[in-house]
Amino acid sequence: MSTYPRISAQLDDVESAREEGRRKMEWARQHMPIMEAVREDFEANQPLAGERIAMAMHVEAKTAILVEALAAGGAEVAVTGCNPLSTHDDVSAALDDVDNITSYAKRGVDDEGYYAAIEATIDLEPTITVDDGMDLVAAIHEDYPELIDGIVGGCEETTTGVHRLRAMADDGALEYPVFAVNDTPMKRLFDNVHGTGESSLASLAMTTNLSWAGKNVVVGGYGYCGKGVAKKASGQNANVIVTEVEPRRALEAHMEGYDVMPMAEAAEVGDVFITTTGNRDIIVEEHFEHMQDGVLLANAGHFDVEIDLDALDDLAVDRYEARDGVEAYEMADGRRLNVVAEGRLVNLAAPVSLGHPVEVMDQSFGVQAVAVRELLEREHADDYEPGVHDVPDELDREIAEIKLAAEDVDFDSLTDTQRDYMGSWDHGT
Ligand code: RBV
Repeated sequence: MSTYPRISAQLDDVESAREEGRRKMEWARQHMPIMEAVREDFEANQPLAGERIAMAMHVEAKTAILVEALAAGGAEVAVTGCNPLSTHDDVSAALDDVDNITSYAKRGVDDEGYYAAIEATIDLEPTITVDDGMDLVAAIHEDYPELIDGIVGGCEETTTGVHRLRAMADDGALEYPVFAVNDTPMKRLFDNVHGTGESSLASLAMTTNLSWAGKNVVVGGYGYCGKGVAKKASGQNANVIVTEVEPRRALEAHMEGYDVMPMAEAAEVGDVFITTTGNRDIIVEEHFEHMQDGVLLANAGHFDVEIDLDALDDLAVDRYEARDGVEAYEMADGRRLNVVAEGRLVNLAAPVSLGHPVEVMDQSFGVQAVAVRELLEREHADDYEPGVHDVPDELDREIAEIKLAAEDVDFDSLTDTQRDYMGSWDHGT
């Protein structure tokens, strides 16, 4: 049994923290029409009645709206962070004050505290897990396998988590079904592209007070996140350079008009580096050695392994905080390489960062909520074997339709003749 304290027991002035947290949540709520509709439906129909949900996500205002909706649907929820720097303590405190919700999330925890808080959520003996990065699934399988029989399933928010889950499933080690929420169109085409693009650039600009215009911005990886970062940086008048290992993505970036080159070449000309690969060791010693004085190094991938900070530390003769959220590493020849937000998710871990814009998280969390509901529709339960599952397309469409209605956007429907035509193979010329 964990004795890890909930956030309310960790803060000095809990009352004012809660008040500020509620204010942030109220602002988010006003811009989350999908979650509003989901919450109303959950409140009325109680689809999660009696369930226990453990969550590890970035605990800030938008996530709080998802947590509240799950509790409103009848579940008891225990939540913690999925990154040591992304929690907003005030929001965490406000959540912890809601009926049926316990929050253990605290900003700035060390490794030990981070995992202790995850264990504290597992103490709830969850029937459902909701992860961003798969740390909960991993902890349950490694340390609490006896709980697996009682778990209906899980949902995973991010690309890195889905990769880890697929690796686990390929090894035959994943013992309950998990929905790849990340892979839905309503998540990936908006959150990964626009969300990562906008929020990473906004956090970097706010943290450094520097301009994009005329800068050489090196984007590591041209997946959905890299595409968003490249597009938005280009829109801010930067010269975008893309590095890739996948030939078709490299070609796509080239045809989009970006410069494509190996990191070894990009290292010499880049002013700002933003990694988005989900892999490790994207920027390493041989690159640091050739960088210009004053470069900014930032990561927008889930884990802090894309920039090799140990190697950078070994090369440095001095190291100091250049600004809040910026650590300067000084090389023997006097060059200063500036690491933003400790190489952790820059859009969530920088001191001024707010995560993705509210509108895109409304979509992502709308899909999360209906995916949780789907896990519990008992008539479907047999369909979901242990392993990674796509979220059924009709659920994703449901979320898109709510959003379009909220935006007052009308769209066409297929006629019967068109449907028939699309379904046939014998209409030639
Ligand atoms: N993300 N969450 C936020 N709550 O502000 N911002 C981004 C927030 C999620 C996003 O969906 C992405 O897949 C994941 O964080 C990476 O950890």
